[in-house]
Amino acid sequence: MANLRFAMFGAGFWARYQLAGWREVGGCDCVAIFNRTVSKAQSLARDFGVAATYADPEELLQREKLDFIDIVTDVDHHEPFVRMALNRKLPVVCQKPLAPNLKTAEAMVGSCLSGGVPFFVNENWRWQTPIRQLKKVLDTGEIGVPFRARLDMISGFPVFRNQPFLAQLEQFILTDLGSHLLDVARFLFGEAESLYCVTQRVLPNIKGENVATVLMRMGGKTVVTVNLAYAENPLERECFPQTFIFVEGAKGSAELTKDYWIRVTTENGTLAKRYPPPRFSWADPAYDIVHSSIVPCQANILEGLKGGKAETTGEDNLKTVRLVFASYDSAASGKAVTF
Ligand code: 89Y
Repeated sequence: MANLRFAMFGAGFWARYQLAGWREVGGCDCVAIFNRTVSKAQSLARDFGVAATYADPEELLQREKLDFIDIVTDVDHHEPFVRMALNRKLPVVCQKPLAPNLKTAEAMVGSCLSGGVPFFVNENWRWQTPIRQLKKVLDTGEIGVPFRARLDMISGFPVFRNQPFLAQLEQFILTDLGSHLLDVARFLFGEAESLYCVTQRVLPNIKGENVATVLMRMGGKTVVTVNLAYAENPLERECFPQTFIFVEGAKGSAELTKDYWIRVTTENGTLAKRYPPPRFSWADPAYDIVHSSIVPCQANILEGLKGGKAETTGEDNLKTVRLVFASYDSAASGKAVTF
């Protein structure tokens, strides 16, 4: 099968790593990049040997022969670009968070479904090496039915330095990081039946919440807490952007802890093994665990684009988006949400 041809929409922080990820996966070629500030597209195109750049998305779509588009712009532009692709029946890969609100996300996914246009979300967190391994541990049943779990992504890392726009978001940590962690919670424990959330803003110069605590009942059996924080405070166990997970089961417990150690405790004792991510020369070492997860995520999406099965379809991701916005609803009302 010939390599699939795609255009990248957006040339910001994540575009560079997603392009490197596609190149690593193989089987597809980026033939054009759109960015309103075309100089940014040109600089990315130079680095990756991409032939064409555009400041006008419609012109790009008119001129280029494409098999799909990969949208990596700010969240407000996802929907119009999805609509443009839909008009041309062009499959779409879209960055998380899918949309600025649930209604828009539902419309995007719904119209692609009814228009018969394949739609995938570049939701990479669940593809992190140790998280895939933890899922395998849970699936063996060796710790029994998980009755409670805690997922922590608590970091003092100055995340706004690399991604200044995050400081301007009215809804920050739940959309930026909650999208990932709530998706991992679904991946590990199933769908949520109820949710309660408290948000806080504990930094002065940002618009949105930078701390959130989400409590869910999931999969009919597990009570799950998701703790999120970017408070720029000193932490002894600082290790941005690693996720810590602790799962209690009827027959034991499993822990994903600092530096990719997984510790599984049963009546036979504790077995500890490290599951570090692969190292890619193009990845920023400060983001290794996340950047490396782009590769299996995109490999899986490519399978989907070729007609196979992919995990992070629009339909699937909509369930994560519902949890994100239910968290805001709960935080605003002070009440639990049931699904
Ligand atoms: O934007 C975020 C993402 O998707 O991964 C980590 C991040 O860069 C900061 O939270």
